[in-house]
Amino acid sequence: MYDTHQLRAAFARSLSAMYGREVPAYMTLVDTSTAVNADYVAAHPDTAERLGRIDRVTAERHGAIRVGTARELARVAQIFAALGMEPVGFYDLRGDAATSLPIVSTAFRPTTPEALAINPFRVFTSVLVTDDRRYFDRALQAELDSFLAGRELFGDDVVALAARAEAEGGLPDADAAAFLAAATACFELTTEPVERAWYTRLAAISGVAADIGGVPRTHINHLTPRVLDIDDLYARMSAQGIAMIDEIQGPPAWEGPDVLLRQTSFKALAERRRFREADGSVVDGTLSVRFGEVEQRGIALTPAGRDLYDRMIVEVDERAAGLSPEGRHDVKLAVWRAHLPASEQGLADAGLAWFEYAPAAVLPEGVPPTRLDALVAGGWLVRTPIVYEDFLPRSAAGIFASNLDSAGSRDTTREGSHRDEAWLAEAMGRRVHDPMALYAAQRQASLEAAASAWGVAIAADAEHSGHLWPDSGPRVKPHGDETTDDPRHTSEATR
Ligand code: OOG
Ligand code: NI
Repeated sequence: MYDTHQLRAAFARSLSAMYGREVPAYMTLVDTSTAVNADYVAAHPDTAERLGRIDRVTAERHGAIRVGTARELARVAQIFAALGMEPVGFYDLRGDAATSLPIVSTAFRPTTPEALAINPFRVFTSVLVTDDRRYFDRALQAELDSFLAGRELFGDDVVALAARAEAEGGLPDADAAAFLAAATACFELTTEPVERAWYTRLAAISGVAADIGGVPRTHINHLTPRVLDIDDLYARMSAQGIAMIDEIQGPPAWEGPDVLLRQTSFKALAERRRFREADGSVVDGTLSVRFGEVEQRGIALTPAGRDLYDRMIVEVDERAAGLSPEGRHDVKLAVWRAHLPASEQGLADAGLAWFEYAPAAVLPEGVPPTRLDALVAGGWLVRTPIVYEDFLPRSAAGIFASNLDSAGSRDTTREGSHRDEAWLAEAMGRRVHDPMALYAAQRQASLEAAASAWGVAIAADAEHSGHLWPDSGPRVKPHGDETTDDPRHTSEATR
């Protein structure tokens, strides 16, 4: 029997093996990432695992896929559900000024700390918005919709096995093997010919639209390993002669804590594809749409922290307009230093980042205070950062854009069609999680577990009052003293 989590881990491995065969440079990326991580752990033994154990980080991948219709999205959501991956967040990349991206996206991923610790595989999944008149006029939409309606990306057998796996929390060995093979094959690059004229028409509007709606089957677009030092990775890849994109997306390298997500990629590679020409003949050619990306994950930001991040990015844009990638990095660094606290303590005090809390292994003596910051300062609770498990729309747009050879075209005078989280949920028949709610729940669960270990319940108004429990709070056993269970009564005697 493979349970949900084993299926997810096995699927990530299977997809990675297939992508490694298809895109050998991906193997270079994985090997280089593994080397960077090993060196980083050796150089920083005390802090390297602060944002995830090295075994998790080494196995960690995200993928990106692109589908054409609500139906395709619903079917792939069923496959991910079998793997314990649920839709989290709504990303609308259509508004980005520079590039034509007629898509909206979500990320399928595990949603509990336990499942994330077993295997955090996530897939950034985009769906084409064919009724957006900025990109597709009525006639082209009709052609596109009928092309998409005529293909089946995720067959009935694999979807039925997925539904069973979801319902039963896993699959017996033989069915699991069949499911994993079929699910992996859904994302394999096809040898079926691409209709040249149709692909070219769509590519003039958007390279992503052509990659989705111009081909008969889908494929994994990239798979991304996680590194502990993306600057080191960037330097080592460049030294091996692999052309990386100009910039590392997201926060700069700086002396303070890493927040959110830093990402970079190597340029899309020309891959052999077959094309059908207008006269019906089939010829060999190439397309460059698939690439390798790498990421470094930091601390998850609260809504206040995220607002600050978004404001800092606007400031960087204003101050760095027209500058080189190096110049832009310097501006980012200056903006970070001006606005973001340079320590975890500072982030926590300002309420900018998410943390979880656990009772200290060795508890102090005396009465525990009631405020969270005092509990941490007094050595009662240990604070650990919560890692950012999601994506950044701005960075995603940058990753898309940097791998397209043309910005495409669109008519910005027209109205875009409406898409939101509710549309996604309806299309899939599944609830879309709010990432912030997941981080908040993780923090709250850690506080509740600590409180209950101390025999007290967290006050309902704790968030508002700042006091986790009333003064008459927990009966905490001081470490090493098994004879008393209430420090408030023993501290006098021991003094
Ligand atoms: C997705 C691009 C976004 C990321 O890591 O932000 C992405 C795509 O290219 O389909 O993968
Ligand atoms: Ni990606």
